Amino acid sequence: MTVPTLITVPVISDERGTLGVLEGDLALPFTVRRVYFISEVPESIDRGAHAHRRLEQVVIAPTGSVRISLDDGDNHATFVLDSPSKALRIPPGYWRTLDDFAPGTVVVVLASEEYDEGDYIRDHARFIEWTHHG
Ligand code: T46
Repeated sequence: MTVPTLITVPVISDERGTLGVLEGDLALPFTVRRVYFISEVPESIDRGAHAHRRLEQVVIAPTGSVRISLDDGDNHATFVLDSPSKALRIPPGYWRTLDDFAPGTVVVVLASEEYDEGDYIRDHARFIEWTHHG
């Protein structure tokens, strides 16, 4: 079973700034079919609060900082993406919450599927039911 994993992203820094690279099967464990990004999140706002049935994602915050909490119905884990060198692989079946956004944070998400609202479980009670009975 795949579990959430922090991936170390090589970052090349020089006087011109930084350049991070996601490549290969570890950083990109699926064919990327969609990229979206989240920015300009106001202070004290949470995002997420849903799970995906099939979608797999790799999340990075190349600028700023965000906390991502993951729950599979039994186990809970929290990750802080606060560096371009950190990426988080989120397998299907995890309830996720994004909060504690630092001002100016940009979150970039690589996704295994095109957008499909039918893949979301946005009700937590339904999610718990799904984890036990599908
Ligand atoms: C996730 C977290 C990390 C689209 O039309 N296309 C898209 O590709 C996406 C991702 C969203 N949308 C629409 C659906 C909503 O009307 O954009 C609106 C905001 O989406 P949502 O409320 O789902 O945004 P977040 O930040 O709560 O969640 C997003 C992703 O939806 C989700 O898959 O894991 O970021």
